[in-house]
Order: sequence, then structure tokens, then C-alpha cells
Amino acid sequence: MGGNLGLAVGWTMLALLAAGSAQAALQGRDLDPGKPGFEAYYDTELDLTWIADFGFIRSSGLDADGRVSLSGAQSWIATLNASSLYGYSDWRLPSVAPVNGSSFQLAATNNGSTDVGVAATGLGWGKASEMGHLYYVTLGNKGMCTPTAAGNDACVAQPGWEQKNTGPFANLGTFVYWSGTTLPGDAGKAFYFYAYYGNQNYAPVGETYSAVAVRSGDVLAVPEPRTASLMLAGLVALMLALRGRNR
Ligand SMILES: [Ca+2]
Ligand SMILES: [Ca+2]
Repeated sequence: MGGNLGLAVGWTMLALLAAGSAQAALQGRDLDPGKPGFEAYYDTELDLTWIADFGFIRSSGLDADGRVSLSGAQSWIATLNASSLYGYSDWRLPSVAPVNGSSFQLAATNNGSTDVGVAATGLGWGKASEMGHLYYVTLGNKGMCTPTAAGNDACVAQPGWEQKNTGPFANLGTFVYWSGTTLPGDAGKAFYFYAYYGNQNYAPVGETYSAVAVRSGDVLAVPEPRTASLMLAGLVALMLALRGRNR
């Protein structure tokens, strides 16, 4: 009796584990069952949805080489929202918030303790920069420099920094990606994330960089058949075990 219940709970746990096994914090979302694969990934840690194709600005036909100025990136986002992409009209560029929670610090460091630099390691950066969190925390990539305690020491390359895990994303290249966050008091400059060095910095908004769309929160998805059947198996086993116990 107790064994059956334990087994059933175990099955349900397995099903739940399988549901999130592709990447620790990323869950696939099938927003277009007519096309193979997932169109988006839900980031459980950031409570954020990423479009699965980082080259979507190209494949959606809005820009031939996928490199745009910040206003070009924002026009693209506006186009996605006007057409209610996958039923949502609140897509946006990834954002950056100050690591210290109050104001941006623009001196470069190699340990992620300020808002400019490489090798982010701290919790602050992870929460503050959505692209940085994806690159470092979720995908486990390394920055070019070995993080040092002082943070502003000369850059010493860390082994393996050039190997990039792109996770389940398509066309996630070692490009520069715009954030939608401009410098306070200077709307002519905005933060970007460079996926080659793993560094965050800012640049004039007229520069042409890559752009990716995200939205806050999860998106409704048709459940993956395999996951759904596993969860169903677990629930049925649980019900059978409970029925057996009540008899
Ligand atoms: Ca699909
Ligand atoms: Ca272009």
C-alpha cells in the first residue's frame, strides 16, 4: 500500500523532472504546433520567455543581415507586438538593471561587480542583466577574463572561455545584442551584451547590433505529448494507489 503510493509519487516526480530536463532553467514552449520544435523557451529563474530563434529578426524578414540600430530593433519589436506574435503584444528587448540595485556603475571590472565588463560571477549581475544571466548562469558559459577579487586587475584569459554553449537556441551567435536599456541621463547610449567575450558595455544607439525578443512571464503552450503522457501515467498510478489504500 505505502509502497504503491511511494512508487506513484516517484513516477509523478520523474514526469515532472522530464518536463524540465532539456536545460535546468529553460522549458520549451510549442507556440506553433504546425512547425516542428519549440518557438520559445520559458526561463523559470528569470520568469521570462525567450524567442527560440535568435536570428528571428532575419527569418521574420524584417532585416536582411539581422543587425540594426537600437531604434531599428525597437521598430522590429513594435512590428511583432502589432501582429500579436504568438498571441502576445508585450514583446521587448532584454533589459539591464544596476547590479547594486540602485545606480549603474560604469567602470569596467572582470568579476561582474559593476555594470560594465566581463566574467560576471555574482548574483547581482545574474539578476540585473537578462542576457548576462542567460549566458553565464543558464547556459554556463565563461567570460574571457578570470574573475579576480579586486575586479579591475588586468584581464587574464580563463581556459575554455571561447567554447560556447548555446543551449536549445537557434542562431545564438557570438554577436553583440542590444538591450533596451539606455544610460540614465543619456538616451543616446544603450547597454549591449557581447556574446563573444561575455561582456556587457554601452554604445551609441546608432551602432548596428543583433536583437532578440523576450517577454516577461510565461507563455501558454500546447503540452509536449511525451511530457503530458508521462505526467498522466504518474497521476493514474497515484490515483490507483490512493484507491487501493482507501479500500
Ligand atoms: Ca512548434
Ligand atoms: Ca541591417
